[in-house]
Amino acid sequence: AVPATVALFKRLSVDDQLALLWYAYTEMGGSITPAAPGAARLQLAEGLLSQIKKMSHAEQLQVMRDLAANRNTAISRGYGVLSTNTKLAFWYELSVLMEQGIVIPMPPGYQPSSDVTEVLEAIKSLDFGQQITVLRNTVVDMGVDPLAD
Ligand code: 45D
Repeated sequence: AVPATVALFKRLSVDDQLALLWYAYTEMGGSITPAAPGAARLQLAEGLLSQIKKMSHAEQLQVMRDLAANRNTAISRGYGVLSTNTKLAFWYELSVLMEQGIVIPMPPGYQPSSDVTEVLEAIKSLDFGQQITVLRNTVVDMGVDPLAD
């Protein structure tokens, strides 16, 4: 069930991938907060996050689209060297910053596409551990590995 769900995610458009992560966060947010000693891991992502915080909302959205689309940018390369859990912690922190209005929020009244709803339902049908595995497998392949050729 996990590989099938990850495959569904990877078939989503870039914007749908971002929307899916957002809804996964809003559904799981409560349960991952206590599990996120990601705070420690976030130090490794702090440089990237502080650069993103200084950007305009439009630039922030572009950075996230570039990550999901594996576009080769400085931020994508910085992301690529993070460990998988730090990548998760990085996305988690972006969601928190979105809620605080520091990072571009979801457009008001945003309606997820049926593709997004389908993947979200697939994720919801998994147990918590499997949900984390799906998320790990989605964020691990974002960005660019600067050591790959
Ligand atoms: O205008 O360290 C659209 C554990 C449309 C433990 C948009 C863990 C157009 C160890 C593109 C939609 C494994 C539990 C706009 C950690 C438009 C450990 C914008 C786990 C504005 C860390 C969309 C952590 C945007 C976990 C901007 C499970 C969307 C973390 C942005 C999970 C979406 C984190 C974002 C999740 C989603 C984070 C930032 C699910 C982030 C999701």
